[in-house]
Amino acid sequence: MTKRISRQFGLRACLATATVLLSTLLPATVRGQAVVNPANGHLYEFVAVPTGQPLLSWSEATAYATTLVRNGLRGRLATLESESELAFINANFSVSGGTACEAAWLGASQVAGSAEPSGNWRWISGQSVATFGWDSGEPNNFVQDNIPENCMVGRWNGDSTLAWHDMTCNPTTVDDDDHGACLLVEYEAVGAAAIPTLDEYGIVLLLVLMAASAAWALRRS
Ligand SMILES: [Ca+2]
Ligand SMILES: [Ca+2]
Repeated sequence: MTKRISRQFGLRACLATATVLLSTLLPATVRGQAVVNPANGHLYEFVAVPTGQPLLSWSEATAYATTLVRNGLRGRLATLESESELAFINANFSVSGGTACEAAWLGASQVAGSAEPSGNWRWISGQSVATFGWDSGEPNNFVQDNIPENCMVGRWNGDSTLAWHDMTCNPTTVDDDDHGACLLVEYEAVGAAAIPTLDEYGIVLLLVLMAASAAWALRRS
């Protein structure tokens, strides 16, 4: 009887540990409607951080996006590298169209030490950022408290047109643009040899813990 109680306690303790670890790996977010772009087969989706949750820095958003999988496609921060791709977003999403994201992280940043405000902006794909998508007056590297603007968000203008803005990479409070509270995720097919996502690492970790707990329980019986 003592061994059985011990075995059950061990299994429950391992499962509880795995659940806690998984919850720390995967931030709670609200996912919107995904729309496929027929030009490239990619899915696009706005993902929001719920009110009260810590904001995501650009680096955190970049890492988090790669943990997302939808319809078998792998996520990453969106890279709107052509005028037609930006036009697709504007034709299919708006602030009033089901997302609360007035501004969302995009997959571009400025290389540190570059000429301000427009020098050496790069998409996470490695491609240079062209000039067509910047909003009027942007990028402007609007420095407050000695903090430069070196990361890109897509910001809505009058609920109808999304344009690029340079913003601080580590927002600490939600401003009226929801800066740091949303990200635009782009999903695409990846090869079978792709690195597992954090979702998948979490599942593997859970399986390892369950196997370890079973082995431990068997040894105790
Ligand atoms: Ca800058
Ligand atoms: Ca700016």
